[in-house]
Amino acid sequence: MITINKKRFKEHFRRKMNNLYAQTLEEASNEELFNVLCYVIKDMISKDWEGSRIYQEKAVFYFSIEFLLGRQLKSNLLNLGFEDTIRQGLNELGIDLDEIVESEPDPALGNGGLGRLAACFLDSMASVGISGHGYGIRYKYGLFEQKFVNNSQVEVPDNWLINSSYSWETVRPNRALLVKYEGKINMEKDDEDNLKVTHKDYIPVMAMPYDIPIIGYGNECINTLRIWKSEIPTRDFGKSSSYAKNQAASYEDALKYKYYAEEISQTLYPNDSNYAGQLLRLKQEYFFVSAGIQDIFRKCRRYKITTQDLPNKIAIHINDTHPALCIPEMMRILLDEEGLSWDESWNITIKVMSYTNHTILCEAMERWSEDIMKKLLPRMYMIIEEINKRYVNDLRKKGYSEEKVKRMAIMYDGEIRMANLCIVSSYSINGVAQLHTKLLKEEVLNDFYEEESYKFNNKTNGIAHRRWLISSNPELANLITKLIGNKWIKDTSHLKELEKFVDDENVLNRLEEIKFNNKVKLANYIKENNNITIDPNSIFDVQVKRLHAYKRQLMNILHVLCLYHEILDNVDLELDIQPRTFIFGAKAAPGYYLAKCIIKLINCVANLVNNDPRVKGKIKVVFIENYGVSLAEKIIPAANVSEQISTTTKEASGTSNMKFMMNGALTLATLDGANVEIYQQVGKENMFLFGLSAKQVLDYNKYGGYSSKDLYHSNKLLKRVVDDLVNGFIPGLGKEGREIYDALITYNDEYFVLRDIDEYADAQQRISNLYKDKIKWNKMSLINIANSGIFSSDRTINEYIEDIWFKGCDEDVQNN
Ligand code: DL6
Repeated sequence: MITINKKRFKEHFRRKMNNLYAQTLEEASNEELFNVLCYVIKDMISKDWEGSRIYQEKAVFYFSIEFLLGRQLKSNLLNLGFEDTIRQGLNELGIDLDEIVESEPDPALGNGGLGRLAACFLDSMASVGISGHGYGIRYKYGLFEQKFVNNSQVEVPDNWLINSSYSWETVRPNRALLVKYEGKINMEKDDEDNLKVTHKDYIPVMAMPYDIPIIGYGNECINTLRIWKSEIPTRDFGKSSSYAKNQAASYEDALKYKYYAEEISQTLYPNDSNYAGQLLRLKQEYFFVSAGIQDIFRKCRRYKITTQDLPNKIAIHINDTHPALCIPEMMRILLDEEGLSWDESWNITIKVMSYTNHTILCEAMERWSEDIMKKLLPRMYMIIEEINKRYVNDLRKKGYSEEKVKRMAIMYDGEIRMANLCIVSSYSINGVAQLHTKLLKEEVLNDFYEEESYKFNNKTNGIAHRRWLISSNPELANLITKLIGNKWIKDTSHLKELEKFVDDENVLNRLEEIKFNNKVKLANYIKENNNITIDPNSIFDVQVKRLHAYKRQLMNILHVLCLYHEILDNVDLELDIQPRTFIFGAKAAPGYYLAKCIIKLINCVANLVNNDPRVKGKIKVVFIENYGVSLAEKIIPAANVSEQISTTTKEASGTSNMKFMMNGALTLATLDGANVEIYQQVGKENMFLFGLSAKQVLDYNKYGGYSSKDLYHSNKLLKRVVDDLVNGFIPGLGKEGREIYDALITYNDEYFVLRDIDEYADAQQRISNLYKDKIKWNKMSLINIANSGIFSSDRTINEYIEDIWFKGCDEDVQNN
């Protein structure tokens, strides 16, 4: 049990400051204080961290190309139960813990939902107490820092590794591994007629592991996120490769080689829901996969786990297709290093691998050119080719049409389809919310579902409620504990008990007061950072997420323009409009031009509306720069309205919808992604629903019948705001307005913005009306909090454990 004693902590803290910096506490900067605190905590947990690395029952390895961790200090203190003692101890030393918290770098090693989910899962695996570890990449530059220059997004490199290190991590040079690229594969029979496979003339890259402790809540479980940095091999490793030796021949070549190696872990690809087709991306994917799988085998050898026993001892999870090479890499080791036959290797591999799909957007479905794979990763290519050959043969034997075989093949038309590889080679395939899984089964992956339905299952996403409620909204968390005790912290289903207070005016007033306090804090942040004054009495209507056409930030801002016109048209009538602050936060992928145009539009509309005295502050628009995890922790507790307005069928789950709900915001939503599950929890009377159904969207996509031009010509209000994009009404908006206009009108509005906007405006009107009735609003807010327990990632992880990882491959079902 890890315990803390205030007096000893203070001594330890002073000593550590002296050891690390040879200075007194008074001389230290906040960054140095943070580093010292971090090292003190690492000292305290080191015994337990070591202990947790011994494998008890089954170990889960979660491979993800992104882990969007966010700051760790507060959440670690909470999970360890140290916050109060450390706060007091530091206070006695004249140090403010909150200032230290703010000086921690925020590692943005992910783009959005997928990476953040991976981080929540790490937290929950440790908190429910399983041996569950992450493998990823230690990007030197995380997701770019966003700045607005003349209302447009400008990307600045995210240099998060100040002085090249991160205090939570521990580098382990003795566990570095070699990853091999390019070269030739040699196959020879040895004297005993066994096939011997050797990889010659490859380019070696060293994978250096950096371990970050993942601390469970209130238990002694400390797991590890191991992220790999790419380097040129050190001398010992270099000896194994002729390539490394030859590079010493010329200084220029040595520099080129250094660049080749280091480039791999240099930057995170800033694409969200878009397939990044660059060669470097494939190098990255193989890099962390190969290092991770080799690492697992090394651990298994150390713990004397036999290859046959692997499916009982380990589970490997493939988080979207980026780590799909786990499959051929595991096959490679079993075949080439362990000397197993193809069938033996295959039977082990498919019992170990499980896969999550996170999107149905076709532009996000990874496909690699066969030629690239063959040149860069020749052994991977051979193994995938063999898996494909056997699979296609099986399908043909079953008598399927060539059309169907083509659709299901892993390799087709010079390309390798990574999703097909995962489906064929995993025992479990899951979607991330009910509707998403249904669409996978019935539409996108229907051929595979018909073939092996037993593999498919749903695991609705969840969020780390300790970070998103307890740490970011302590006043609300304290109120909850005061009302229902603290069992909900371990088991969020207890939140339901809050429903007892739905008619208790004192509780409802307190809820409102807490929301108001959070709004004041956010208003202060916005004043300081955006120099915009906003009224905490106005409705805080928030849409924070990546900027993508399907998420429809465009619909939100067009509606703001409608409201603006309404105010100007009635300027003498003093319209009774409920004051609103529309808050946006979003990064666009640097190469996604339409998304960047929408950012510019929002900023230009914000300038127009906020500076027009006729508006009299009734509506304000704020676009908060550089949205990320730390900002989300400030914004979400202050929201009254959560905008979850994607085109139905397009958002696989969404997770910010759950964070907002848990913090008492009311959801304005289409029945898309996990909004469906929110609706199942609270009913339509406790949220604001609008928009096309999934069936309507699918029908439009299949059979046509939608014309945005017709709508535009038949609806005067709509025509007016769409014309604003190109008629100079919005100062500062230039060619970007034409780009958006074309997407809406010339290219027939792919995401049905104009089709849904009327219903959206009606829902917004209902919100304004309801907000006047504070009691009713607060009741709805309480009901949302009370029913949000199901969205804890502890629940999600327990489902993964029971239905996938610990259940493993159900052979009986498979054989039937
Ligand atoms: O499952 C996590 C998250 C979902 O909540 C979002 O709805 C979904 O858009 C996101 N998917 C991606 C796709 N990336 N790829 N490939 O980030 O996953």
